[in-house]
Amino acid sequence: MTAYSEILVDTPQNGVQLIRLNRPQARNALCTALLGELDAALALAAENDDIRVVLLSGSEKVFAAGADIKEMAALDAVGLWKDRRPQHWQAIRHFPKPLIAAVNGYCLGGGMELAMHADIIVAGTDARFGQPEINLGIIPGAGGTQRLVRAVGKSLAMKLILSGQFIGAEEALSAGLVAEVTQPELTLKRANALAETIAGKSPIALRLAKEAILSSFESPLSQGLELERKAFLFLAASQDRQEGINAFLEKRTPKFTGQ
Ligand code: COO
Repeated sequence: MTAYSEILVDTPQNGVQLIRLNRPQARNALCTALLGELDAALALAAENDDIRVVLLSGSEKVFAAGADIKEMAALDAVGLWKDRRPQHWQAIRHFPKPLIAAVNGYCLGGGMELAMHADIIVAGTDARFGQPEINLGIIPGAGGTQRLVRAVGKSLAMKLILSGQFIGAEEALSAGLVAEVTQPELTLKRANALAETIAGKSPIALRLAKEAILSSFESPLSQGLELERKAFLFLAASQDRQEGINAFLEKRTPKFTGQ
């Protein structure tokens, strides 16, 4: 059993593993050790067939207040260059299974960048999203300038990153940053219900759907359509496709095995 101190990793239930950021004394600020533990936990989840979806949350009051400013203050350019954070962020970026973020309260800076690494964000009405790095004389350093503009468009991305202002959950929903907004006390419950629904689908279809969707950030339409086509054809060779079609024809619930 792996021991963690900066995160809490629950035993998988119904195909879903809950990982909670656990630095309440620092509003879940993302220190390098926390990112390292998250990297390690996701690596184990990627290899565990009992885990089909990972659900990532903070506390009931805060998702994450950003990178750990105190830790960052001690690092100069060479120190930042040597830091392992970029490798941990790459590992989170390449997690192959569906990753859902349940966000209550502050989701700022690196915390918002972490939420944007998730495939789906479910937010409580109390969620506050922002990239306030500019207040520190810096800019987002874990993909915020790239993912935010792709999520909400140039004008709002520029407003948030240049002004450091926050937006609430409803504005984040209308801007396309989050998929759903719930009452704060229901955020984790709703996100978990969504995660369990997704966990009931074919693991290989989920993996290829996530890969195809994310490829749209990386390639021209023609290349993305080609990737989608090849994934579609590959799935035609899967037992899960046969099971899904048979279940429909036999009017029963499919049992997908990931084969
Ligand atoms: C935060 C907040 C607005 C929360 O405000 P609160 O009033 O609820 O909490 P406090 O400001 O009192 O902070 C509590 C506690 O957490 C305090 O520690 P102590 O002084 O030892 O009691 C804070 O220093 C600590 N805390 C909060 N956020 C951080 C932190 N320690 C280290 N790092 C961070 N991020 O007050 C607030 O404004 N936080 C900073 C938000 C921010 O600017 N984030 C961007 C950081 S830079 C980045 O993410 C990427 C860089 C490349 C959330």
